[in-house]
Formats: sequence, structure tokens, C-alpha cells
Amino acid sequence: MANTRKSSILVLNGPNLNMLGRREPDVYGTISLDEVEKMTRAHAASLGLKVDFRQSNHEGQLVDWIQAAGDHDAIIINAAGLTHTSIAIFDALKFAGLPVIEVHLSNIYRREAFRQNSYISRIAHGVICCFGATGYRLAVDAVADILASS
Ligand code: CA2
Repeated sequence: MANTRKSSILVLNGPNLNMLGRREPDVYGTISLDEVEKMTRAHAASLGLKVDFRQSNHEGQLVDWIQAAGDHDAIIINAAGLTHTSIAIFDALKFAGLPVIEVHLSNIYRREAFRQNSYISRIAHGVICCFGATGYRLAVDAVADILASS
């Protein structure tokens, strides 16, 4: 029988991204995380993909979600500040063995020096930054491409 299961993307968001749209609009834009979720979900649906969209302010919670990602086909992650510090998230993503697309709203290379190291980039299939919320849509396109060619 043909496999009719829809591919599923786990979209993870790290600390403080729940504040999106409420502070620093010059850096992060005015769109809220709820709106980013709706946009990501709608775009994924148009490509026949499912999205499981989550945010946590806690590193361990993100690690737990990555460890339990076995039912998903790919991970899109904006680990926010943990991008630059978390070997635990790097390890979890490495062990998950799924394609990973790293997303940042801002241009992390034009900002403070401490934002220019990303542990996640070492394991990511690809990195999308600088495009604001559109980056999540581009990441879904990247996942669709990867899954279509795998
Ligand atoms: O540009 C990105 O997407 C970042 O991952 C955002 C993180 C930052 O630490 C990374 O270096 C780059 C910050 C997320 C916090 O977002 C806020 C949004 C609105 C108000 C306050 C924080």
C-alpha cells in the first residue's frame, strides 16, 4: 500500500523568542511568534508538510524535545541566545540524526562578536539568517528540497 503519511517538521524556538514583536522591533521586526507560527504552518501545508511549532526558555526542555524528535523528518531551529553557548543542544541535534536547518531573524554576523559563533552551524544542513520571519518560510522550502531528494 502507498505511504500517505505527511512528512513532519519540528520547529524549535529558544529563549526570549516568545517576546518577539514586543521589544527591539528594529532588530527583530514587529511580527509576533504566533504570527511566525501561522505563516510557517501555512507555507508547510501548501507543500504538503506538517509542522510542530514550539518555544521554550529552557535549554533542557529544548534538549528533551530534540531527543524525542523521532517521529519527525527534519528540525528547524532558532535556538536564540543558546545558539552561541549550548554544547548540549549541539550534542542532542547530532544524536537526533535528522536534517537540521538553523534560522536566525537578524544578521548575527553584523552584531556583537559573541553572536558570531554558532555551535548549531557545525551540525546544521544549512543556515538561514538576516531575512526576519521570512527565514522560517525559506527554511521550510529547504526542508522540502532535502526531503524530496532523500
Ligand atoms: O536573530 C535571531 O533570530 C537570534 O537567534 C535571536 C536571539 C539572539 O540571542 C541571537 O543572537 C540571534 C534573541 C532572541 C530574543 O528575541 C527577542 C525578541 C524581541 C524582544 C526581545 C528578545
